Amino acid sequence: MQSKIQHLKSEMLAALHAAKTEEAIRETEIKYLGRSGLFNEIMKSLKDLPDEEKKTVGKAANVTKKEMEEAVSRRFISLESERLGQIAETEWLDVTVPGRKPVVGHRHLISKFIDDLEIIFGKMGFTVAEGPDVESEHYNFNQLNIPPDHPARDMQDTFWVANLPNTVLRTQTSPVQIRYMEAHKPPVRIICMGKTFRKDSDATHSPMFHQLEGLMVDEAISMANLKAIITHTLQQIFEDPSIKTRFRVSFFPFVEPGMEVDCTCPICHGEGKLPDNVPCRLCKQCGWLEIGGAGMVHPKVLKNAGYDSKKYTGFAFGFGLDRMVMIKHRINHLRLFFENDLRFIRQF
Ligand code: FA5
Repeated sequence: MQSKIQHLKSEMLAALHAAKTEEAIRETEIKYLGRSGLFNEIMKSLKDLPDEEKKTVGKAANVTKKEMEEAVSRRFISLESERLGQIAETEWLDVTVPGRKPVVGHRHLISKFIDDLEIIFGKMGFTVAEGPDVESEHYNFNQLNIPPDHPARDMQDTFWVANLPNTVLRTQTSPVQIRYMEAHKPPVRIICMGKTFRKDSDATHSPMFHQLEGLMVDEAISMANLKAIITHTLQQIFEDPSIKTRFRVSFFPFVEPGMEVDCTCPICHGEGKLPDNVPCRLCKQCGWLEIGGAGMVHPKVLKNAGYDSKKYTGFAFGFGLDRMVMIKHRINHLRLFFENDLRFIRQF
């Protein structure tokens, strides 16, 4: 009888050893130690033994049963530690390895310049207006006093949008003047900065470039206001209070009179040469740099936008934004802004 029990025990230990899952252990436990399990089967035949033997065999059987129960618990514990061991093996983490530094970018030079302009003009009471890059011929030309047959259209080599009639990629930020005036009553004091497009390409011209547009309309606005605002702005941009401006008569259909705006070269300060008679390359020795166009808003444009041109006057200007950044940071090719060469971008 006792040897039967011992045999059962070793059989169960082997089964436990082979059980690789919780369910398998549980099944083994039920098979051997369950109410109708093999152990109890044997115990049933205990009653047939003589009394003396019953006592000793029963005692020994109880001890063995306890051992078997303990073996089941131990197997559960060892299975759990096997599982944790596997996790530790596959999901280990070396907390001493030095971390990887995230690559942190920064705003592009042009975007930073746009932010700076917002601050400079904000201090003078100008707010920022916006308009679409894909613009109608109506706003880009017609309302700016450039009718379809006007030769001034040839001044700006235009991208027409193929599948949309009378639609262009805006050639200038000036259409924002009209859009803003149509939607707001005077006084007006706005700037608009954004992308503009022309079929142009060389070291200082690109098919996509940026312009800064300014518009101020109120009663009694004069050329004096235009000159003061533009001169102050250029001094702020180039961080040089000695910058002087020059206004040359020119033609833009949406202003009258119209002019080109130049400022003294921030490198040679208008001298055309550097100390020791070294010729200034930025301004090509002329001492002046062309910045953009300006003028007093044409009465027709005011009328087109629904303003009383007898009561209100104003000035407008449009500068090449990229060109100002080139001058400020001595950059010699416009394409560098758009090529995404990190060696260039990281310098600013
Ligand atoms: C105009 O676009 C006018 N709308 C400016 C204006 C506004 C005049 C309000 C009067 C009143 P213009 O075509 O000259 O003007 O362009 C203005 C500036 O944009 C130029 O001086 C130049 O700095 C810049 N620019 C023009 N074409 C390009 C180009 N392809 N690439 C880079 N910059 C350019």
